[in-house]
Amino acid sequence: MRKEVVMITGANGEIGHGLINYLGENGNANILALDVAPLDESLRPYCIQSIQGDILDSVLLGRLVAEYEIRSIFHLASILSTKAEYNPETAHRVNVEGTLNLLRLAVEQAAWQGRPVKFIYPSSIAVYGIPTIDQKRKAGKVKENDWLQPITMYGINKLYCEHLGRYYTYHYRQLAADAPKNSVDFRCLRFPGLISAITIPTGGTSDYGPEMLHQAAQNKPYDCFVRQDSQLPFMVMSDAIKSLLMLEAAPADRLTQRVYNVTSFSPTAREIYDLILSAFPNAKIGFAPHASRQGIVDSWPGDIDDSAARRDWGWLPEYDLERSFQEILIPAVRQRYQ
Ligand code: AKB
Repeated sequence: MRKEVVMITGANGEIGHGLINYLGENGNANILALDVAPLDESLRPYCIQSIQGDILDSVLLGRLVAEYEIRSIFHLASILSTKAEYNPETAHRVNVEGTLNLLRLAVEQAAWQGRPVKFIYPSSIAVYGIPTIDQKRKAGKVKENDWLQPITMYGINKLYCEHLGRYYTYHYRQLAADAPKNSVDFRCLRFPGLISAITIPTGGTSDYGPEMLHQAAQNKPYDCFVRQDSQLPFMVMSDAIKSLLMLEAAPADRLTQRVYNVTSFSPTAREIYDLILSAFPNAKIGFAPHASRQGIVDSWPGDIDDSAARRDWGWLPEYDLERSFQEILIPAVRQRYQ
């Protein structure tokens, strides 16, 4: 008998930590964790198996298809926006070919099981590309189909993979006489910048928010790499996990689209700084904008419209800016670094 599992790729990353901790403490899912790095010891008790391996390794993926009954896939593995700019071709391989491998795995699993496999995919505000800062300021809350001209390899990869997900759901091998029907149930969230007190992000461009917080809590000096007036949407990790699980659980007939914006609050870098300074008055945070990273942040929307997610499957963030910092982030980083 093959074991029914929920597969999580990129399990050792930021979202992976949040998701596995949450499911481990609250759910009864059998988690199959996959990551190129060894899984953190603290997460292992929550997984029925953790595999150190690469999503580009098709032999490994083939073995998993044969060994497990995979009910849902949370495909979290990806190279983030800043890191991807240093090696765009590698990013393309991991972000696009890796996703294609997982979609293919989902098709094979669905054929075995005779039912669709849910494929939950975190995309990003990086899919947007607003040409000028004036247009960004005027754009307000950006909707899913607006400004889709990303300027980063990561954003391009995410946007293309959203299309791949739609293709595998509705049109996969559409001309073949034996074209599979209903095999992949692709559901995607476009995340804003995420902030966690438990993990520190690496390789992203929205990282200045969490980096200011973690450095201040350790009393280490930090130069924020964007201007004080830079604005991006953000969300605390617990709300990000909530949105992933809500979308996974949503009845299929409630979904009017495959890709949804989700967000919570939209502070400027200065507003994040002020909240951190009120908790850590001796923090040594300066502002030293890095021209290219600033350019990426300026191309991303200052806010996004998540009304479709609210309407279709009841999305509502639990934590606004004040509550996120006062109730979650500040107490947790205090405890972590004390
Ligand atoms: C990044 O900065 O690359 C990510 C994102 C906004 O998707 N955090």
